Amino acid sequence: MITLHHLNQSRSKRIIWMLEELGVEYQLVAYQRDKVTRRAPEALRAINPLGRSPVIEDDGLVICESGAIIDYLVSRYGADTFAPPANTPAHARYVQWLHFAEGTAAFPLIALYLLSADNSQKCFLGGFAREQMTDVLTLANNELADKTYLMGDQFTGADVLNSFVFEKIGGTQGLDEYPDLEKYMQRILARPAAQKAEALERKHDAEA
Ligand SMILES: N[C@@H](CCC(=O)N[C@@H](CS)C(=O)NCC(=O)O)C(=O)O
Repeated sequence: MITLHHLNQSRSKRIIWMLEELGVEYQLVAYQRDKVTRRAPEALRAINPLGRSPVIEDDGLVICESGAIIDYLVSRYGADTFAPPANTPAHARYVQWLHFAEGTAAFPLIALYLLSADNSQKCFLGGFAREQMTDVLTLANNELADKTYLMGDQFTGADVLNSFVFEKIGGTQGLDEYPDLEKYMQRILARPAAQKAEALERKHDAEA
């Protein structure tokens, strides 16, 4: 059975969501952030030397990095459903969106979060990150102008993976300026698997 090492208030909710979409059996091991440092507990280092979540175990295989986890889960348990066919241009675009989530979109989000924790948004990094975030949101909004999902009519792992940044930004500054992205987020977050992930995230969040 798959084990998900889940940290509260983290990127791990996406993995719950993907597992629920796939309908595979899994168990969740919950960890709580330190309320002051916001770091994960040392216990998580036993499974990931970086002490970060999400991490999954499947048949003795340990995989970190949300993008790699979603790629693995979809390839192994839902390739016909949650990804375009392999070796097609659509699949290459799908992989591009998988990498976009953590490789490009997450950086300005994390930078802005850390700056707000330090109450110091008016610095070079603040302006830089805000501009990059605007680019990310504009790109996604334009992409979704004539599509139901990032890959067109097919809901894929790329939608789950990219949801983290868009959901967080929606929760802090709102997505009014990006109406197609906003409608898309309402659409995907209404999916039963997304709702289940939200409920489980809340259930395992001792801070909530
Ligand atoms: N790029 C990694 C990021 C993993 C990561 O930084 N996870 C955060 C939670 S969102 C974490 O575990 N932080 C705890 C810590 O740094 O102590 C991924 O997508 O899985």
